[in-house]
Amino acid sequence: MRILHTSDWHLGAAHCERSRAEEQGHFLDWLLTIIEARQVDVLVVAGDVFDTANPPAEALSLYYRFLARLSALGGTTASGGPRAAVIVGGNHDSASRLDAPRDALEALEAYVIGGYDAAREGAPHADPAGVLVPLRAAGSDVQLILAAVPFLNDWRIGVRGFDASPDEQLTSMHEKFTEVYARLADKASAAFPGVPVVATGHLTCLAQRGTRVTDADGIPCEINRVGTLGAMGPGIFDERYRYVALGHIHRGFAVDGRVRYSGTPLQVGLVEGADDRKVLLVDLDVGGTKVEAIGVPVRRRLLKLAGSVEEIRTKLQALQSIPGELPPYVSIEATLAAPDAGVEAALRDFAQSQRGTSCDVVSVRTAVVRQGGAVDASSAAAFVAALTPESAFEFAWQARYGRDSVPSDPVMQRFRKLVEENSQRGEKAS
Ligand SMILES: [Mn+2]
Repeated sequence: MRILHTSDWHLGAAHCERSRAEEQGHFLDWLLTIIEARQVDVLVVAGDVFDTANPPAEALSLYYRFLARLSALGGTTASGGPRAAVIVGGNHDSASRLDAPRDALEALEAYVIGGYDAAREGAPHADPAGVLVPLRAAGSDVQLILAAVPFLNDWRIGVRGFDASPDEQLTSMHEKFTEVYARLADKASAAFPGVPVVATGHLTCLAQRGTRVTDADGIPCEINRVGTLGAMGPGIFDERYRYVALGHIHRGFAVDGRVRYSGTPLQVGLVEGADDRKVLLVDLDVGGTKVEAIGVPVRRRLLKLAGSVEEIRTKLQALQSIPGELPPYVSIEATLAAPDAGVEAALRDFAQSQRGTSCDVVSVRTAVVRQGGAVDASSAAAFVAALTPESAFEFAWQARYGRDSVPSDPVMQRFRKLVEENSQRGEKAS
């Protein structure tokens, strides 16, 4: 059986209010060609299909159109059986919304498990869309079982709360996650003895239990109390699983040979680089498991240009159009010697005036610094006048976490969302 493992599509995600639908659609088109050309048996999406619990219609349309086209794909599969998709919910998805169309999607061989419900673990033959999904090759032989585990709220599976010490909480978290995966492996091997089992998960797992994740991992927000306890280790996955397809961390990497993150196929924010995005092709043979990474073509880059105004001009001049790519979305972070209310417009004009390149400046942030990095107090009044909600937030952040600390993109995104919601509320009220 040949699996294609991907995760964290974040359909419907925008970047600084710019739609990403074009590059998301481009990725899905490309994915279909790979699935057909490489004779994939089962597509596995390990959570965060959508960016928000209530995705825009455009994102829903991309998703359903993709599933319809996947089901209609020609060609054969590696095993000769029907082509299937197994999709689990992530922490960004609404479990119930993802689950709502599951009966209809089953007719397309797309099995959706939006949320975890222990009662639904069920008998796999009685409930083909339960957490255990049996996949058939040519004829009717079950060739592979997917233990399709979505994002699990730790409190729902009984992980000890803040009444326990951090060590006890981490231990309890390990125990409970281990129990869930072991129980599913038991059920799978009881129902289908000898059939290989593959699991999914949407969680934070690193080789060394208790490790803190870093910004380079591109974590949109921490789950399973990782912020206080650190990551879980790969020991939570029963040894009977031949492969574990994980989502949540946006960097693609192997926790160990068997437990892997595919990473997001598209840059979701500035934390993830544009290059080195991939999907994983996983072959389960009698001899063993073979994993091949396939690079996802870049359709649009999200770039950050930082420095003095002069440096930013030079960087804008150096931007080259890349054949096959859409104009990059550029975020500018300019350091100024003195407040300058006109700098934003000037930089946008300058970017527009560049021949031979096209880029879309999506945000300009400025910070006033004098030698040594401190804010110039003599121009404080002008500085305050030039403050935006974002720069005010950044200063508040630095006042609290130190001058070298910068809020990460996910934090900024949440802040912008809050500002936006707040202003919408204000409009409604007025
Ligand atoms: Mn994600």
